[in-house]
Amino acid sequence: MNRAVIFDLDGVITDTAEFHFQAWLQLAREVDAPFDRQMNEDLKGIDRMTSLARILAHSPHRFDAQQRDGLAARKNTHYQHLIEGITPQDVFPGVPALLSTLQTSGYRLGVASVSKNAAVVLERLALTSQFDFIADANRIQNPKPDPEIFLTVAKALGVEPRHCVGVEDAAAGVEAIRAAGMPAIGVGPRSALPLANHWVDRTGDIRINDIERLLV
Ligand code: G16
Ligand code: MG
Repeated sequence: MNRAVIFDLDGVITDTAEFHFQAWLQLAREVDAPFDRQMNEDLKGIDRMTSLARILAHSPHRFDAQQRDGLAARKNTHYQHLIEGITPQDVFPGVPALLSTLQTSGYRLGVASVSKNAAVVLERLALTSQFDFIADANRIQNPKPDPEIFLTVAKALGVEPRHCVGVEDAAAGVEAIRAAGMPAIGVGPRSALPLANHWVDRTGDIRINDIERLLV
């Protein structure tokens, strides 16, 4: 049987979730909106324009559609500046070994990130060739928690959703995996990711046995 593991990128393969937070924090200050790590938890895995709308809801100022596009572009400039220095050393510990073990065991590997910067980040991490398919965020109509991105990757890999395991650090992402009919591994505390089927503190802690148990 064909089997696959589909990984989120930001916060699962590397710490770009922190860079998204730093970039949003900078933008929030520019629009006088309160913003902190707690509020950022609700933005993890959420696409750029939806994230912006949530931040602007707390700003005392009003912005029309054109100004919002400008603000989203500014956040992206802050983010792109932060990811400039990414190198293969920024891959989370244990992740390259996990990917190799899965490949050797016959798993197909995919990336399901809604980030339009995902391809650049994977290139800088020197991981592009490790994956059989990387979702193109520009072609996804419905952001997480909609299952579309995970279903698109499963289809491209030629693997039935029930034979795929999804790996996510965001509540919206775990919801998307489960809605796709796949078991989910949550990277983070059970309290933050209650819909996951298995939890690890770090992606590198995932063992192939955990994955096999989820697929029986
Ligand atoms: C990621 C991040 C989100 C970010 C989104 C869009 O999703 O978790 O915080 O807002 O991408 O990123 P960009 O502005 O680069 O297009 P994922 O799916 O990788 O967790
Ligand atoms: Mg993430």
